[in-house]
Amino acid sequence: MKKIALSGASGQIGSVLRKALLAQGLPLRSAGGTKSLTPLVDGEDVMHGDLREAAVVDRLLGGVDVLIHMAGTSVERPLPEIIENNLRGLVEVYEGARRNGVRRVVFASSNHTIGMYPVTEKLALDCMPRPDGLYGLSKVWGEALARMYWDLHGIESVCVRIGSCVERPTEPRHLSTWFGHQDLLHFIDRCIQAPAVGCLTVWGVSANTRSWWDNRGAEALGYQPRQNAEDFAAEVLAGPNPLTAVGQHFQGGSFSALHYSRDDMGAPG
Ligand code: 15L
Repeated sequence: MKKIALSGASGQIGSVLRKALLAQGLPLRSAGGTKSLTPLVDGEDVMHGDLREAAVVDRLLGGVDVLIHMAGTSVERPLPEIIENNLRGLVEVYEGARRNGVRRVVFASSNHTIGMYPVTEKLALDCMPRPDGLYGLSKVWGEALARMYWDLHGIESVCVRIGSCVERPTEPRHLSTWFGHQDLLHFIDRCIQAPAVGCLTVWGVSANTRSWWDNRGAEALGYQPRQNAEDFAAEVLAGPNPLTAVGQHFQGGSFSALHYSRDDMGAPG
């Protein structure tokens, strides 16, 4: 059976994955960041540390076949933090994958790589990046790094442009961006089991009727989402929309509005 490592195991998505993968009885090593993880089951393989340190990365990746890399800064932050966690940390992780013979990395990318597309556009897998801030930009860089390690060293990656991975949709934007937990678990299962994926970028999104993102081209993964945010539409649309006009105009929602200073929203290009 494949040995799996999970970084960012105490984060929002990492904690969902950790619980589920343990429940499936998979051989899992989970890593937290600054704080140690309390084992959820007897003898659980847990560790923690700073992934910018090669020795910590080696402790995480020794004997591992597939790394699910959820660690890193997951929101817009000042540049120095983004550089340390999402650029430097990621290089250390991929270098560690190379040293330790890890076959595949699941890289938590984000929809904020394309957050400046208007909500009226439907996006294919090969659309040009249009990041909505430094965080999204760091994920574009991460996707390119994943590609480089495939081209140079044959390490496979699934770069998952995660939408809104929450238990249930709570605002209108989620009707397009929702990535339900059941679909997330199925997605990760495919990332572990799919025989050959090369370097693949794929939308981490459920089968939402109002989705902006088209996963055609990622068939090698065998991801077949079943959840649909539309089931919650009536309830969600009866409530307020928390986004500003700019946030409602662009796919990145509130992230797109954070630094926006143009006064010609919707101008060509
Ligand atoms: C992300 O990339 C964030 O990590 C998460 O907190 C959400 O904001 C999500 O995107 C989203 O766009 O809903």
